[in-house]
Amino acid sequence: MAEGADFSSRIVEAGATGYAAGAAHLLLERHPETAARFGETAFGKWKEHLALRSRQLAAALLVAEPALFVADVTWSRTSFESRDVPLADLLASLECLRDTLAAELPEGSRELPRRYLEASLEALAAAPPPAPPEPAGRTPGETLALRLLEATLAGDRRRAKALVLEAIGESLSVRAAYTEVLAVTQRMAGDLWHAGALSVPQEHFVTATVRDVMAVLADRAPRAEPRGLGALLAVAPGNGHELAARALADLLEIDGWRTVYLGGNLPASDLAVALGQFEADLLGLSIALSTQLRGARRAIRLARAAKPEVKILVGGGVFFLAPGLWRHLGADAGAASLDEAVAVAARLCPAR
Ligand code: B12
Repeated sequence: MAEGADFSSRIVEAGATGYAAGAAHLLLERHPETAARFGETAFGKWKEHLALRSRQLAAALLVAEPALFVADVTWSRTSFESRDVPLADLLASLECLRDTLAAELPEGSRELPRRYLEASLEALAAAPPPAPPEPAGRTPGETLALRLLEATLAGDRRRAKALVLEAIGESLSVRAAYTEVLAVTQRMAGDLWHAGALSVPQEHFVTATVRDVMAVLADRAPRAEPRGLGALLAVAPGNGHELAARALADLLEIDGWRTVYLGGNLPASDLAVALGQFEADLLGLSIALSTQLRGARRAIRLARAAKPEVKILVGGGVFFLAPGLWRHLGADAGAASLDEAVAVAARLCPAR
């Protein structure tokens, strides 16, 4: 990692709230039309948004990956547009953050944040408006995922569960139910929420239903020969997305591992303790957002200190944006999908 990027990252992270307040003030001063549109809430909302933006910038600097910041910014474009906030506001907010950081960051830490912000402005100017989500239903898994989503949105949990269980009785393998149906249902729900077409409670109910279906599937699945190995699955500190780690625990168990899934909200120091208590050979850590990278890196350091021989596998949404990221975190490998994760786990820890 470039030393300059690490230094800038620390400074931006430490001062995120203050820089955000300065940038929000500048935005509302330069753009009275934006101030008028948001009314009384304008300063508070923009300060909150720009504090998150600053932490995203710090995260990209931490791993010296401008692409990560560009992806976070372009993701916001859809969110803004689906909530009737014009693109011009997003562009103006980035310019104000750039100018505030240029004026306030100490010398030696200014250049990289400026470059990352310029890159995001260029990407927004160059990119066409985001395409609507791909039509779903092209594969049998997607068709079933759509039907599952439909049943869940109708509030019919029983039908949702029955749809998957019936398919398992016919041609669908349990593994494919996880990777080609349940993960797809989750992603569809997320895309619809992102586009403003699904409410937060609807999205929560989809997740709860998928978790219920997983519980039934995990108990029904046939097991491979025991490998004599243990895997601990957890989410990175601050990551509220639990289902991928849970699904990976189930799939590794089907593949002959003894697995322990720890759920969310576990401090990094407790995770390190759990490695010894559960005699884990592998730690799988799920990281969804760029802002969770710093906590993940710390968790990995503590895990290594507690149990140097443990193999560490990382994955999650953020790895789609920068596939080599696992190296920056000190992990042993990364995987983009659940199927790949099962194969990589077997490679990292040969069966006893
Ligand atoms: C359910 C969900 C939630 C639920 C989670 C509930 C729970 N208890 O799990 C709740 C409502 C809490 C939530 C909150 C938020 N979410 Co959310 N969420 C989702 C959703 C719809 C599904 C996630 C999921 O379960 N997927 C199914 C699993 C199986 O797939 P996966 O997570 O993508 O993981 C795959 C790989 O990454 C990999 N993998 C994942 N982990 C691991 C680990 C290892 C070791 C390995 C090897 C592999 C691996 O394998 C999986 C299969 O391919 C996604 C939509 C999407 N497109 O994914 C959004 C999504 C991830 N969320 C998003 C956002 C923005 C948020 C919030 C910031 C929203 C907000 N404003 O509050 C918060 C952040 C919370 C936090 N602190 O982390 C965005 C992230 C965008 C981005 N910038 O990257 C997404 C993509 C939605 C979207 N389309 O915009 N979310």
